[in-house]
Amino acid sequence: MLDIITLPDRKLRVASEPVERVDDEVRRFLDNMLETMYDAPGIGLAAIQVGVERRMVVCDVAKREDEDAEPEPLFLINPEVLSVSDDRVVREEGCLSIPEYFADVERPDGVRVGYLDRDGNQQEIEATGVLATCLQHEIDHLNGKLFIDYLSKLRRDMVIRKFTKQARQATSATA
Ligand code: GNR
Ligand code: NI
Repeated sequence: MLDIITLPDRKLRVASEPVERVDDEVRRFLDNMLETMYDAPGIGLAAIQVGVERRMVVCDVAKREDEDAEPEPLFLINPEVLSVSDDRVVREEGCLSIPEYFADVERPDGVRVGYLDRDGNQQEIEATGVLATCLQHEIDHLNGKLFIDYLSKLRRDMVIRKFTKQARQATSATA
């Protein structure tokens, strides 16, 4: 299992680099990301959340509603938003890197995303609903962007302050 980094870790603000070659090492890493995501549990995970500055994402929204549902993992390498729908929706979001904080975010309801699959083949997916939200949230991570960036500066600063304080207390407790 991989360690998930949390606010205020500066790495979460880094823009990730493209993956140059889809090889066994990449596939092994994607498998580890998926296990880490299921274990968390979460519906998506970007490589930067485990400290790796490469454009890779895993997600699976199938188990969100139904614990017993068959897993439907998606592996996306170098994903790019190709187009978004005009209609927008507000959905409550959370992030494994901002534990136990949730807020409403407005985004396009639908997206078309191009990416390389785990065999290195170019693919396209058209998504709506939770999957569309998840894909946009993950691609934001690859650009150093977090869902709290869509909130007012006041709320964003409150969240960052809370996590900065928590981290400081955790450090002083072990010192
Ligand atoms: O597990 C997650 N749930 C979630 C809920 C609403 C919108 C986005 C997400 S993604 C999140 C996991 C995560 O932090 N991925 O980066
Ligand atoms: Ni996240």
